[in-house]
Amino acid sequence: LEQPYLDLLNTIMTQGHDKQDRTGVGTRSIFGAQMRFDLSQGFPVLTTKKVPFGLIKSELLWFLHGDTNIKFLLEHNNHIWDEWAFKNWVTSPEYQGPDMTDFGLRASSDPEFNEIYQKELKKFDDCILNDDSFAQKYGNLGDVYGVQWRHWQKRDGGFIDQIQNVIDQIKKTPYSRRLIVTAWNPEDVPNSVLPPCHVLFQFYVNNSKLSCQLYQRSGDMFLGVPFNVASYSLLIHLIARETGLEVGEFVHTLGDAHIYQNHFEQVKKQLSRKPLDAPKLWLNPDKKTIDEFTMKDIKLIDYKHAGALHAPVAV
Ligand code: THF
Repeated sequence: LEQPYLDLLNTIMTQGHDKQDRTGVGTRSIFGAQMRFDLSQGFPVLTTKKVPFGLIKSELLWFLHGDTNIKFLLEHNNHIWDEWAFKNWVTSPEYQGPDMTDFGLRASSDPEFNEIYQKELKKFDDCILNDDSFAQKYGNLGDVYGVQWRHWQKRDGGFIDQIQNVIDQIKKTPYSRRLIVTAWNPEDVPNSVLPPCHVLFQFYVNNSKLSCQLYQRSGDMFLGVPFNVASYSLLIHLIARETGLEVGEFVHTLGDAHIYQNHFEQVKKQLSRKPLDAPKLWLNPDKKTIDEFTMKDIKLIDYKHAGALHAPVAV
């Protein structure tokens, strides 16, 4: 099931172009790529490395709740968005701690700095968890997915709930060619900590099966993309449940598909591993709408994997 992913990793490693990037780490990339995953064949979470599915669940529920404050993630022991909130904090006038300029890059190259950074980040996380007004101010990532999906601000006041709208449309007019959710808001992009990587997705119904295609402008193939594949596949399952459909395909289209230089060793190791049988997804049969689902209502059954491969995330 994960072969399209492994093939794309291999294509980038062997045919990609090396270039500099915003984070300063450097990447090897290709432009324009597509992977297809048939969800009726199993759940496409990678088996050639351990993918922490709990983090994927809590992140997707966070998006679906329309939440953009990392407090919810921290309460679920999920730290994948910490760096972006931390960046807002250390560049604010209230921050008085040690200099954190370029913390992402320096943490991965300077062990001494990394220790100081980890300490500051831990302090920051503790403040978010224990101090509500601090969390209000510095835990918020602004107009990221939660807001654009569920509370898109209208010019003349009020909001658009794109997720509810698309669910209603799938039920009413499944043959529609307008089953689209967009996260790219040109008005917000210049002020955003991180402009959305998952720019737009579209649903398609055929033979009572629900498929979805995502356009991702930029994909961190080793760390982010395995999360994104599992996350959108889970989203298809949840929306299929609510609309009474079976699951079809997840089609993943990428713009700049890149592997960071400091992930090359891990990628080579991963490509030397043989994929195992994909697990199955279990959804609590008593839950019918996406808003009813909590962490314990979503599980992977028979998830076997070849073990974790760790790598630093570029900020
Ligand atoms: N920025 C970059 N450079 N890459 C991304 O994938 C990315 N994301 C989100 C926002 N900005 C990004 C955050 N998503 C991990 C996974 C997904 C992330 C961020 C980090 C990560 O480090 N995963 C580890 C495990 C981490 C853990 O156990 O805490 C892994 O091994 O998978 C694109 O969505």
